[in-house]
Amino acid sequence: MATAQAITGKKIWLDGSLVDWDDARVHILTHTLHYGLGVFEGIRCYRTADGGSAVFRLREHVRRLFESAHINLLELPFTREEVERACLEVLRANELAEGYIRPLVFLGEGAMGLNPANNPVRVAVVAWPWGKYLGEEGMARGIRAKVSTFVRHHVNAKMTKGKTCGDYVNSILAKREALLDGYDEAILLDTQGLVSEASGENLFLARDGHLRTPPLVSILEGITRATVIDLARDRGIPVSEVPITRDELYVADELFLTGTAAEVTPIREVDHRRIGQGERGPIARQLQEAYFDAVSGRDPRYHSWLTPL
Ligand code: PPE
Repeated sequence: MATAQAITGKKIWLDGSLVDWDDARVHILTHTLHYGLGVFEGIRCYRTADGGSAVFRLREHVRRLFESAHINLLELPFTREEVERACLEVLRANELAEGYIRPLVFLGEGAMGLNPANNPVRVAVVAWPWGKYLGEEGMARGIRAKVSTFVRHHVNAKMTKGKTCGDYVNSILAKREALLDGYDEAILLDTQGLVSEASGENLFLARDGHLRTPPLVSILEGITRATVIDLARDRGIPVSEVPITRDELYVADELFLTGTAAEVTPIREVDHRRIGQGERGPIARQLQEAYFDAVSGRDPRYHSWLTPL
C-alpha cells in the first residue's frame, strides 16, 4: 500500500527557508514529539488539462491550518500568504507536477511540561508523490470497512474543528485494528454511538438518490466533504447533514469516503454486510468523475478552486 512506503525528496521548507531533505531534523526535546500539540494539513496538487499543475483549494487548507493553530493557542510566525507561497515553493523545489503537501506547525524545544507558552512555534512544509490512498482497486471496486471498537473523541475533548497531531493516535488505533482484522479502513462511531467518520476521511451515504453525511460535531470539517456537497448539489443530487446510525450504513444503497488523500473512495462492504450491489455505485462514480474533473481543471465551473503552480 502506498501509505506504508518510505518517502524521500530533495528539499523541505522549514521555518522560512528551503533546506536539504536530510537536514530537516529536530531536537529530541521538540515539545510536540512528547505531547502531540501541533497541527497539520494535507493538500494535493494535480496536473491540469492545460498541461500545467494546480493546487486544489490551497486557500481553504491554509485557512484551516491557521484556525487549527488558533484553537490550540499556537501563533504562527508567518502569514497565510507566506504559508501558501511555501506550499508552491516546496512543490517546485522537488520538481513535483503532482503530489501531496504537508504543512506542519509544531512546538520546538525549550520548556518541558504542559505550559509550552515560551516554546518556539515552528513551521515545516513537505511535499511528496502520493498515489491512491486506499489503492487503485479500492477506487474502482470499493473498499471493505469495519466499524471500529475505538470511539471518536468527544467534541469537547478533541476540538474537532482543529486538525491536531495528537488526535491522530485515535485514528491510528482504529486504522491498525481494521488492517489487522483484514479490512481496508475503520469507521468510527461518536460518543453517542452515531456514525462519525473514518480514520482519515469523512463519510457519505446514498439512499433513494439522496446523499446524507454526519453533521459537523464529532468530525473534521473536511474540505473534500464541502467540495463533494457542492458537486452533488450542482448535479441535482440533494444532500443533507444528518445523524447516521450504524445500521443505516448496512442498508445504504451506497457508501463512500472523502478526503484529500482518499479523494472519493467507495465502500463495498461494512462488517461483512454487502453495501448495495457490493461494488462502486452510480453516485460514487459520478462524484468521482466530477471530483477529478474539478481538481484537474477540466470543469471550468470550478477554476476558482485551483491555484496554478
Ligand atoms: N477526517 C479526518 C479525521 C481526516 O484526517 C481527514 C483528512 C478528513 C476527515 C478529510 O478532510 P479533507 O482532507 O479536508 O477533505 N485526512 C488527511 C490525512 C491523511 C493521512 O493519512 O495523513 C488527508 O486526507 O490529507
